[in-house]
Amino acid sequence: MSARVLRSGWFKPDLVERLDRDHAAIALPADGSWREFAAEYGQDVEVAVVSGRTGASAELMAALPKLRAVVSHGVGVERTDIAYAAAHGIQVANTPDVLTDCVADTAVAMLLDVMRGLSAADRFVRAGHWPAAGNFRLTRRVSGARVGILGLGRIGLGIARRLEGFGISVSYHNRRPRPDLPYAYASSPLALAKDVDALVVAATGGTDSDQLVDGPVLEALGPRGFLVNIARASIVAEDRMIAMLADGRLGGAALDVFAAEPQVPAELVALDNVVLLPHLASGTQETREAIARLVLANLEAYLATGEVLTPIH
Ligand code: 8YV
Repeated sequence: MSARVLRSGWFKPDLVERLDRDHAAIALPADGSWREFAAEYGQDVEVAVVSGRTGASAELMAALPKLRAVVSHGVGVERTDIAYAAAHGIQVANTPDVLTDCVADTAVAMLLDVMRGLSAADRFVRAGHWPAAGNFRLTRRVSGARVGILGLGRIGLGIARRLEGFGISVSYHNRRPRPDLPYAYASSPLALAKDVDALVVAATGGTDSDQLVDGPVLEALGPRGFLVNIARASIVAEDRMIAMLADGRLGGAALDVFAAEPQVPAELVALDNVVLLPHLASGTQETREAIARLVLANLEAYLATGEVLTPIH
């Protein structure tokens, strides 16, 4: 069996079908037997289609001697060894733009939910507390609030634009200031957190952003502050955040990502001031179909021209 295309990780069944039917893709085993598999079947592989969760390690790329392109499903490529790929002339593509709207929509929904206590109020009604306990606790006003965005890339900007509609004053911290935009720039995550009611994490995952939201940043947000994370759990000091949410030093959090997902810490599940989502921000039919189309377009562009369509750099 000599294949040009390898797939690794979980994909929607119709994407798997297209990869296998149209491109005779071979599937890398998810267990330790992948090394023998790559040695036996991977010698002609030019393109690896990988899920963001699986990525392409340096060891995998080294095991595929003809590999020239990695096509990653989703935007996050922190599980792919970008430095190794660059050093070995391997192009890396992700799927930008097509998921921006749905992820930004979800971030706004999470901000509204955690500040207004919507999921908690839903639990309150379902538990039958309303008649005995009376009105639900008072929550926090969203319109006119101050919101900081950590990471003003495509998704961060999509969130900022939406928040403008709420009369929210938006500030941000980004690796590079964006003087072309009307939002106030903060020189660090800490400076950003000091001046806002809520912090929305929209930065890229990976070593550069590891634990950017650390204890002091969470303390700056404080008992009346909220954290929303639609990016990667690695950007936030999760244990510290949980401890502070539990004893009220942090007001609330809405989280779509977790360090050990799909496992969610029991301490978080036990709290009422948190909104917990199963990494669903891009999970609409329309967006997942668009991601799959862009994965195929990248693969087919590489096979036809030797260049992927949406390289990461
Ligand atoms: C998806 C994501 O859950 O794009 C990303 O980096 O985390 C999400 O959009 C993921 O890509 C689905 O495989």
